[in-house]
Amino acid sequence: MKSALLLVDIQNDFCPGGALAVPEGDRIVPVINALMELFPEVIATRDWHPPGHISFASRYAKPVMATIDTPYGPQILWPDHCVRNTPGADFHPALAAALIRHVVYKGTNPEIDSYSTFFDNARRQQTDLHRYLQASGVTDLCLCGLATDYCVLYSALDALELGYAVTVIEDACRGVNVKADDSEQALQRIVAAGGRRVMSATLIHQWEKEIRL
Ligand code: VGL
Ligand code: ZN
Repeated sequence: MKSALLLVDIQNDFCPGGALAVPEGDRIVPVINALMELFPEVIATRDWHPPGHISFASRYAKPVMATIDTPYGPQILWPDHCVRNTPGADFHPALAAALIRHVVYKGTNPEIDSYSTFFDNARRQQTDLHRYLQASGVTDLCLCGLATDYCVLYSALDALELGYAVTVIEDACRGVNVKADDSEQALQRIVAAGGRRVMSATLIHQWEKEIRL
């Protein structure tokens, strides 16, 4: 058994002041910095869109949060966010980024969005995450980051389907909550699919017990 901590999209545009700010998105950063030291492997994802991405409302005469039909199904339209090589796509400045061993880029295809950090929403292309985890011998994935109801949710569901043991660290995630209980629903879907939800204090407590043995 080997665990990895997966930091999902802890980028400026998903934090207060950013283009697609998740409420309290920045509050998870100190929690995550403390968690990173517990894991032998820390991987981070970055939403990394080209300008004019299919998910950007600015590409159409449509409001943000409207839905369009695409060949891969309905697509919610977002404000322009996480445009590759812009400050909005950088990690939050307080994140202990030096502890990250591998970075996965997603949403890079101009015509296909990608909530999961394993597969794009059309399930056509795979990132290098699964290969990297297999090569590193990782069997257990602990997820945290932004946003609970999109990238954390779909990454967790794909990880379960790929056979990983999945834990979501609740207080190290925040959601967009287009509907007020979307994040709670997301956590319940992850548990229904075989994942586990924990608080960071529980993980830290377990870790302390184990090194004392
Ligand atoms: C995300 C909406 C659009 C996320 C990314 O990281 O959860 N949400 N792009
Ligand atoms: Zn995006």
